Amino acid sequence: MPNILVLGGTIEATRLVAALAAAGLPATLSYAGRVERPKPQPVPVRIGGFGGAQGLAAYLRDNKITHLVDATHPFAATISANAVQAAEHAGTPFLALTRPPWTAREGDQWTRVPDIPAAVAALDGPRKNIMLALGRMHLAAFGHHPQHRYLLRLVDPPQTPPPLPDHHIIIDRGPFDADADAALMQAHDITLIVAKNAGGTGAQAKLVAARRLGIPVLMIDRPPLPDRAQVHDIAAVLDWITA
Ligand code: 3Y8
Ligand code: NAP
Repeated sequence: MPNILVLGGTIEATRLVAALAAAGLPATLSYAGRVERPKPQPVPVRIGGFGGAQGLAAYLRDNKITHLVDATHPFAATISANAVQAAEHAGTPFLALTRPPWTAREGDQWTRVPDIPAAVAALDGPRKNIMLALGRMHLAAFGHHPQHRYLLRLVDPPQTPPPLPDHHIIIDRGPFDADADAALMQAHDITLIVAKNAGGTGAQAKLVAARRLGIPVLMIDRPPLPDRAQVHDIAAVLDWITA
């Protein structure tokens, strides 16, 4: 009988563990513990770091994990590098479930930048109404450009106010809806959106809304990830596990 560990935090991970539960394949879903109330799941959940690649390798061995699936977010580069290394150390079969990056379409006004610092640098210039749809972890970097008015969308209320003198916080979690995102952008007279190239469907609504309203997008490319076996759909993961 397999004993699967899924590294989660994405819609794909949620859909994968639902499919595993439906197939009667024992699995545990792992969260970092980044938000106060992670989504309830139909499989046992573990929350918190492992203690680096070594800690994850020990977890794989101690819990006799037969398959490790990395279904984390494309910007979760550290856990993804650790997962490849840990699976190798522990001799555990490994597969990543990820989603292709978004690509600009007809009507999109994207400026692509390689990383968060480049996105900050691109905000040099006169005041704009900016929707920073990046979550909480990188807000401090944008304190470099306090001249803008920032609309922040966070999963949980921040413990300390962000270092942005002119900001408005919306507490909400995805998946989001294009009509609601368009209404939000119009209500705040947004003139620029800053987004990570997360891919997938959960965060895509803001891009559909931006295209509809003709709002430019500063799109942050994904961090580099190690070479690894990866698939884009859940059926391929199930085939791999039951092969
Ligand atoms: C803790 C666990 C599911 C998973 C849903 C997906 C979609 C909705 C859209 C915007 C963009 C952002 C952010 C976002 C989305 C999904 C997915 C996704 C983006 C939860 C969750 C956890 C997190 C962590 C959180 C980060 C933050 C990033 C908000 C659960 C809700 C901005 C990424 O406060 C914090 O510290 C939040 C941190 C990492 C990025 C950041 O830098 O702040 N996600 N998000 C996971 C853990 O503990 O291991 O409760 O569901 C999951 C989801 N958030 O099952 O339906 O699949 O990507 N998450 C980004 O894309 O830029 C919001 O606002 O438009
Ligand atoms: P990260 O920078 O790659 O990881 C930092 C550390 O957090 C890891 O070294 C590990 O700690 C711990 N960790 C991360 N994901 C974990 C998981 N699923 N289970 C157990 N420990 C985990 O990760 P991140 O960008 O902070 O993302 C954290 C979580 O949020 C992930 O589950 C990710 O899928 C989800 N998420 C992130 C984003 C994003 O924009 N980054 C967006 C949506 C969802 P140890 O070294 O102690 O093991």
